[in-house]
Order: sequence, then structure tokens, then C-alpha cells
Amino acid sequence: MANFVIGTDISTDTPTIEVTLSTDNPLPIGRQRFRLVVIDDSGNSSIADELVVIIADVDAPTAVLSAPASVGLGRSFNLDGSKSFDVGGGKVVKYVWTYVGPDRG
Ligand SMILES: [Ca+2]
Repeated sequence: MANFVIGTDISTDTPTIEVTLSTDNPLPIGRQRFRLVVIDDSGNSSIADELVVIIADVDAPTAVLSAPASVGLGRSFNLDGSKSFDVGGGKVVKYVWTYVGPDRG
């Protein structure tokens, strides 16, 4: 487990390390670059190997639809999706509305 800070080296004597993150402490969405240099038992350093990890929002949003429970015949009314929300670092940016038809219960 390690809390990585940009530009700050972390040394271990083990060949793997956890990049410890949480929803309160995430890496930003996008391409994040990491570097490894290894050192042998004689103190010789390798050239660096680098790669990119893509941090992505992979969690689906939740749709929450509300509307008046009843409306007079021929009266306009609003459908409201404003209580919809996203998790995973993204945000809701599009609403797709459908009149499904008479409710057959
Ligand atoms: Ca999401």
C-alpha cells in the first residue's frame, strides 16, 4: 500500500506495490503515467520503464424520474430527471426521454 504523490519516489524491496486510492482520494480521470527504475545488489540502476494507466469512469449513472402523480386532461406537465446522479467521477450530461405508452400494470 502506498499513497503516491506526483514526482515523489517510493522505494520497496518487493516487486509489487499497491497504488492505494479511494473515492475520497482518487487519481484524476485521464491518462496517468508511472515509472519504474530497478537497482541491483551492486547498486547499478536501470534505465526507467514507463507506462500509462487510464483512469476511467466505469460506473453507470442512476436515473431518477419524477413527475406529478396526476394531471388534468390536456394539461402540459414536466418530467423531472434532476435527482439522477452519477458515481465514478463523472456527471450526467444527457437525458433520454421516452413515452412508453399506456400502463398495463
Ligand atoms: Ca459514472
